[in-house]
Amino acid sequence: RRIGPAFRTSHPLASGPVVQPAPTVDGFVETFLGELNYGQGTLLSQSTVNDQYLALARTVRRYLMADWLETGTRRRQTQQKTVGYLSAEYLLGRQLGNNLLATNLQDIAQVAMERCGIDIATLRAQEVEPGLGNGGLGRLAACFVDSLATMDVPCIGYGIRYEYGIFRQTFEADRQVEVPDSWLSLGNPWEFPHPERQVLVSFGGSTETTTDADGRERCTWTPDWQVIGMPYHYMVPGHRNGVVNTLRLWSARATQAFDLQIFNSGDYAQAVRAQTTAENISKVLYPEDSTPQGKELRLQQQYFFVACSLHDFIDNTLPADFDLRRLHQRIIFQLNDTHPVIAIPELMRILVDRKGFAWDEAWEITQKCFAYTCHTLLPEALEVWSAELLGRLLPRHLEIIYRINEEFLEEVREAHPGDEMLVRRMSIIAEHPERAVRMAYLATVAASKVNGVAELHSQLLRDKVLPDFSRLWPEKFTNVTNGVTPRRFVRLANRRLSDLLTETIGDGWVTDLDRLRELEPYADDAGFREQFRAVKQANKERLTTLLRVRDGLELPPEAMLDVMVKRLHEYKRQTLKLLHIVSLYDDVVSGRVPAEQVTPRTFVFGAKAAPGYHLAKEIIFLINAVADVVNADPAVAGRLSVAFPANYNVTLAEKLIPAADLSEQISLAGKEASGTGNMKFALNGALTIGTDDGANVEIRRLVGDEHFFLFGMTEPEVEELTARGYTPSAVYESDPQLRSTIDLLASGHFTGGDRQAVAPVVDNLLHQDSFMVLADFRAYLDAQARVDAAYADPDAWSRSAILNVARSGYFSSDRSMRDYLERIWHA
Ligand code: B1N
Repeated sequence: RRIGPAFRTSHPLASGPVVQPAPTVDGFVETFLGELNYGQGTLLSQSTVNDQYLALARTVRRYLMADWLETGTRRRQTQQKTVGYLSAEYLLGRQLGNNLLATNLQDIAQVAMERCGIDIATLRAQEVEPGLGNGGLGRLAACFVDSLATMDVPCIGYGIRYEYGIFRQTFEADRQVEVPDSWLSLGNPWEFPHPERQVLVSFGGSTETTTDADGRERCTWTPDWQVIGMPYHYMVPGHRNGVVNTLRLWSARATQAFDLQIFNSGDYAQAVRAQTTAENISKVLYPEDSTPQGKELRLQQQYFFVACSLHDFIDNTLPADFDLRRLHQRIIFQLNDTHPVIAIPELMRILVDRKGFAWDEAWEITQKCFAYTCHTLLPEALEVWSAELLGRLLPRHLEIIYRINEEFLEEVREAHPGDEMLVRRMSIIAEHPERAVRMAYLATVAASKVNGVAELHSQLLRDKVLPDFSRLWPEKFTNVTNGVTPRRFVRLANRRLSDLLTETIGDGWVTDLDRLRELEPYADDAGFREQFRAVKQANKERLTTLLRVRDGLELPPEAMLDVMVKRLHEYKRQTLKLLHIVSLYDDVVSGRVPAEQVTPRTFVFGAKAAPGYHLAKEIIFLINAVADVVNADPAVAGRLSVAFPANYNVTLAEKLIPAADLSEQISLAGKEASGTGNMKFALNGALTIGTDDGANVEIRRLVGDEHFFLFGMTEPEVEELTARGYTPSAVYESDPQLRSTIDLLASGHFTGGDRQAVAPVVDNLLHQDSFMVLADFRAYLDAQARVDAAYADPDAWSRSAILNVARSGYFSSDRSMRDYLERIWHA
């Protein structure tokens, strides 16, 4: 059967405009009922909530379609430079609300659903969020494509359509249990499969070099297996601007060859298993955030989506006669961390082996087509692939990498004759403990620009991670501080604040977040502060209701809401937060502090641990154990409560962040590349308690010292202490309050007397403490005391909170995109 495009015709109807449904309640109802009847094949009276949700989603889709097709046509015609964002993760969050917002159909849809006797909130709740990412890196990609569409910049987001996204977290006996995220099982109305754009991807086999008639070497790669990449397109609407860009996610399918094998093979079952191998490639998202394991399937995933994406752009998006020497005028591939870095040798392979370019010319083109973003400082997070594995899976790519490395090291030798130590340090190929490819080095050598994700991070990247490279090519290095989309994280998540902002300064802030500055004078307006507090209070009540229904949690709606939500990792120091809670509790139960003197606080945690990260899972257990005891103890009733709702995700973030008073950003200085949750909290009027790390540095500088609770060692102090030798047990011995806190934990008080159960975390703190929790404990408690004092003055607190909002416009991902455009993409 044929799968190519049917025809391109000059028939008069072929280029006619697409008819959009009327943007009225009547038009919406009619379209909705049509979708229910003809799309779902059901009657309103017979329909399930899922039928109704799908019909509603397809209705909204209809309103976007004309703009999507129009944007595509425009992009093909204007031949502008496109951003090809290559990312293994997109943590999109729910689509329905976002797309209703983008199309300005929120109110119409609500009334239309009421007319059909349907509560639209019930339908919204039906949507399973696409959790195709782990945390900040994947969410950043989603924010960036949102901003590019809003700014009408041509962008194709390329990624993987995992059949299972990030696992769903549940707790059993306080321990994390992972449940597969079968997000597609009830149907996905937001995607469009495009079998006519499918791509073949090869793996394995061997290479052969021959010399042709005019003396040129030619390499042929004879792979031994192939899979099909099937693209699914997602709409990425700009904010009310008629632009809809495309996110193209690849799904792996078995090739016809598998069918033939099945047909011809006596061993039918074996042949079908081979098909499973192919389809496994896009089966599941690796749930490790920051500490990837060097698994073969992960490398298959990386090459799979990158090969599909490059092929898609070069062979199916560019005009057939395009001169590839001008490739960089039409595309810049932005590498979201090292996960897509195998795209570099892939482009070289396409240009040299398939398109017949000479090596040097191909290298010149390739260097102009890539830019690399690094998202980490943790050495264990820098991806390294063993040469054995890479050569087995992608033999031609390994050869290409070797040649890139040889020529690069020649350049190093020329610049620094006789310095063989330097050559070994900078080599893309590591020799110990085994021969392996350093993907960050490959990216740095090939990319036109290398950027970190916050000022401090970019500085440390230059000085600590890639110092030799930044000396060789200082101009290659730059910074682009991360940002977040104000559409989802203010306008959609915090409708009450948004309405107040719009009433006060107009609605321009939604696409021009610097306008929030206009709010500054209102910080001194008592009436405005009152309204601002009412918004926060209403958001807290909404959250309280949600957590009651969702998690059976009973929380006092008046207490200070102190929130720490992010992946669970030692460097982020959830244990520091836990020690604070235990010390407050200890103060009261030991009688040192009367309960009435404790500021009422609700502590909220949200965190998933990578399933194989044992210590992280012990920390989750301990937080839950402490929560159980604290929440049940009448001694602190009405004063301290701890909530750890399971399965923190984008959907929950949208409810939690707008309700927060205090944002916990307490990583060890020099470890968190940027953080982006920190920005979302500030924009929603929470104050931050934080270390001098990642983007906290910039947040503090912008909002002002008086409106930020800074504590802890600085990065140079951390370095110094490491050099001196850090002994956590000595800190424990020297601070009576810390001793009492740890002793209470260690006693088994929170685990029904079981000291064994707390030992993994307690022993680690006392004898290892790689991230210096104990060293920063005192400073953290002092800062928390300053928080309590500040919170006691509601007017001063609201003033600070308002100034946080007013001065955080810089953290819009629209600004990040402008920086990328200016400093890196030149698009
Ligand atoms: O990327 C975010 C930053 O704001 C965070 O500080 C940073 O920790 C995060 C391997 C990662 N860095 N590295 C990852 C994710 C998945 C994976 O398999 C590494 N995530 C970050 C956005 O810049």
